Amino acid sequence: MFSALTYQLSTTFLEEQKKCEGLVAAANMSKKPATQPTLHKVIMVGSGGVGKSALTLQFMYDEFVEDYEPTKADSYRKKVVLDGEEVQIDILDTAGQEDYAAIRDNYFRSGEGFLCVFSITEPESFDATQEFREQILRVKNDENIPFLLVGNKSDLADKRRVPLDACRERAQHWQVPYVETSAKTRDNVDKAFLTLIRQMSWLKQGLAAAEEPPDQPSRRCAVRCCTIC
Ligand SMILES: Nc1nc2c(ncn2[C@@H]2O[C@H](COP(=O)(O)OP(=O)(O)O)[C@@H](O)[C@H]2O)c(=O)[nH]1
Ligand SMILES: [Mg+2]
Repeated sequence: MFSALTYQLSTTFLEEQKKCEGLVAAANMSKKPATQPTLHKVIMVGSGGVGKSALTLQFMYDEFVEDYEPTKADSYRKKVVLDGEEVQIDILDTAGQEDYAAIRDNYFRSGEGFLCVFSITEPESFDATQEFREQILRVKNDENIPFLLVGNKSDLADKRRVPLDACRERAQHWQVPYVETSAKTRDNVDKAFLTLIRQMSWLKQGLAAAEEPPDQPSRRCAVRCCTIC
């Protein structure tokens, strides 16, 4: 009788302990691991041939790929350290299907930040950035969406056909940073991606919208209105 009671008490205790352990395990599982880096989703947009893939591959793998011609959009993921914090960046390198409005809008909807690329050697590609910007704003319905205007192929300075002033003016008008890059020499490639990721990161932390003391230089403007050449 005594041992039966002891047995019953101890099994009840064990069951309760198991329940508690189960609850703790469930609570731990629902918690986001502290080490999970924030994910930022970047979309590469721009006319064909401006260097979207070359920039992406240079940023991802430190190499210049001369003839990369995917028939569909490709996505890449990389961890980077930004201002001392590890973040994850998801890059969608679009490749022409954007001509189909439904596909294009789906891509744009999934993006949190945009690298809008043209070639400084090709005025038509510069003109096209206007349309990309309009399409993105229409889909995202947010003027403050993280966005960078990128003039690529800066190594071809002798073939330049889009004046620097025009590029700066457009970026200023849009209130976005302007960056000149060369996917060939890697000039400013990291800077372009990191400037955009910084915008995205600050926006997510709510800093972009935060009130700033009037006598302090604006952090928001520092990431949104600069030219990097
Ligand atoms: N000189 C030079 N050529 C580039 C640069 N970026 C891309 N290209 C070349 O331009 C062509 C188109 O590049 P690609 O990345 O495929 O353009 P996408 O269609 O926008 O993805 C390729 O032949 C690349 O080698 C650059 O910064 N400088
Ligand atoms: Mg491409």
